[in-house]
Amino acid sequence: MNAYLSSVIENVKKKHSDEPEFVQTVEEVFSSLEPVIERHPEYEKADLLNRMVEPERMFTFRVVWMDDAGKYHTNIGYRCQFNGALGPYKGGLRFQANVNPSIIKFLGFEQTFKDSLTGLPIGGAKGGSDFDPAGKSDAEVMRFCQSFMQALYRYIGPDVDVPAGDMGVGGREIGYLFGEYRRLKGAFENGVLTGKGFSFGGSLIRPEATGYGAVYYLQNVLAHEGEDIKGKTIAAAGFGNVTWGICQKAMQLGAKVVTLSGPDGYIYDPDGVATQEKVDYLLEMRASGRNKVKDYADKFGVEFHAGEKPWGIKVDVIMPSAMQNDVHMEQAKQIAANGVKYYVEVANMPTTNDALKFLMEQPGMVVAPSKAVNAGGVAVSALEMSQNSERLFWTAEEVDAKLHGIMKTIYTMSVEAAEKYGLGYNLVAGANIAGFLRVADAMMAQGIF
Ligand code: 2IT
Repeated sequence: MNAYLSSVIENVKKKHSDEPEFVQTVEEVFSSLEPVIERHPEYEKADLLNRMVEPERMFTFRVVWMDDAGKYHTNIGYRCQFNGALGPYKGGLRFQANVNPSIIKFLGFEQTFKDSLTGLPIGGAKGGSDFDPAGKSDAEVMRFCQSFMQALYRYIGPDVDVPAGDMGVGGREIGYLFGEYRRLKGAFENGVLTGKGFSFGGSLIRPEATGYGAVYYLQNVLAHEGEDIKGKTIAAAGFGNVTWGICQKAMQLGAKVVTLSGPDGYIYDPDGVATQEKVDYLLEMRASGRNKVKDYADKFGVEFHAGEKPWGIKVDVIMPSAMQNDVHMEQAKQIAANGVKYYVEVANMPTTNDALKFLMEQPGMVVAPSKAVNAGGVAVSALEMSQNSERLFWTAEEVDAKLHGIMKTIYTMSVEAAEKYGLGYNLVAGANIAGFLRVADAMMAQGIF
């Protein structure tokens, strides 16, 4: 490998040995950049890569809240404003018990390249808390969100940093966070958060955007192979917002999602999550707060596999849409042995680096990376910011048409970037390179810091 690239990776490994997810994502992204660094000696001269792996700013804050029994709890809040070269920092908030600096940083780094890839004016950020929303009452969630925003509001704003949802943060949480921001600022700056309710500036199609965008991206991948989505079977994971959007759009286009997963195991529905009743039931499952995918099996009388992952099922398309590092080498081997042709990542970094490399080396397998596939979510967030600053709203059809176009552009830019740097048809490297180049250009132009 190029000496400069390997020295940066070694540096990151040494400095961040206690942050495995962050090291993993840096290695994954930078392993695509060899031909770029060789062709652009100016990047090494400006030590661009060592600057890029250091967040512009990252902070933690104390979040104290009272539960319904009057007991106090203290959580850690995080915001990592990773790279602002392309626009206001933009990225979600994750509320999950396992949130730590490594996870926030890996997500912020990924977000920087993903946001770049959308072609829209947004920088990269991520944040969240180790707050566990499971089993919390509505009032407890509200008090937590209010306390979280009291600590964060000085450091965000429509032109500064615009958080959104991620795991554990949906429309309800964004509503409470926005209410508290408005109260503290004494101003209606609704461009400060995205994923809002429609009545106070949310964008139509934002709840669907990540899942719909993923399926639009898949359509581009299939078209390249001369295939159509109609009749395809898809293995997905999770049953939250993103997977719901995938099921809905796949159903509309004549494909079917046959697996879902949760912390308790996975379900296999050979007929597919492909009726409106079934798709709508995912919303009920999520709203119940039970966090059990077995509920689906009980309701519709399909197989439930306790404690297992769905990656052993023979399908046309695998879409890991639940969480990071969900697919390890063992599952990757099973996927290859099953002769699956399309491996389309959806969750942020759902594949370990060795498993991803293995899958990309399988002859005939097409691998698509999450930072491109799931970028429709943040892209529509950027469209929400545009609508807020213009004080108007676009129809669902208008937003959907823009999302469709953006996903096509992301796909095309990725294909072209890989080709330009001599890597052939490589969607993973292409997304990394295209995302990198836009950030690199902006950083080079803005001087050394
Ligand atoms: O991972 C992601 O892109 C998100 N959680 C959405 C970020 C956003 O600002 O809409």
